[in-house]
Amino acid sequence: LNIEYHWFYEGYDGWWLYDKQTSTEIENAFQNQEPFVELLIAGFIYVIDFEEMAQYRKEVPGKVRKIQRAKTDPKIKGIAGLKTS
Ligand code: V3L
Repeated sequence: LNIEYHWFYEGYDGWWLYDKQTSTEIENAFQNQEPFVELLIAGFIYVIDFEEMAQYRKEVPGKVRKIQRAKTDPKIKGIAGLKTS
């Protein structure tokens, strides 16, 4: 049984879906039970922290966004900053 999971990061008053490639890399790291994964997102290195279930820029102390893994789409704002409605 192959259940596909989706990964989301927190926006203002809602959730954004990660882009497809980033989402795949996050899911692979999660399945491998890594505590976190570092990924290049929009030109910056982000830490995706599975213990805190949060993401944040590695080099610069900045916003900590909640992340979420779910089988079904919650109502999303869009994908990686591109609005879908
Ligand atoms: N994928 C794409 N862009 C991201 C991601 C990501 N995983 N994480 C941060 N950014 P920060 P509203 C978001 C962008 O966390 O109206 C949304 O995608 C982030 O974009 O301080 O508040 C929207 O494009 C922000 O522009 O490192 O819901 C935008 O915010 C920038 O990196 C507005 O969304 C700094 O985020």
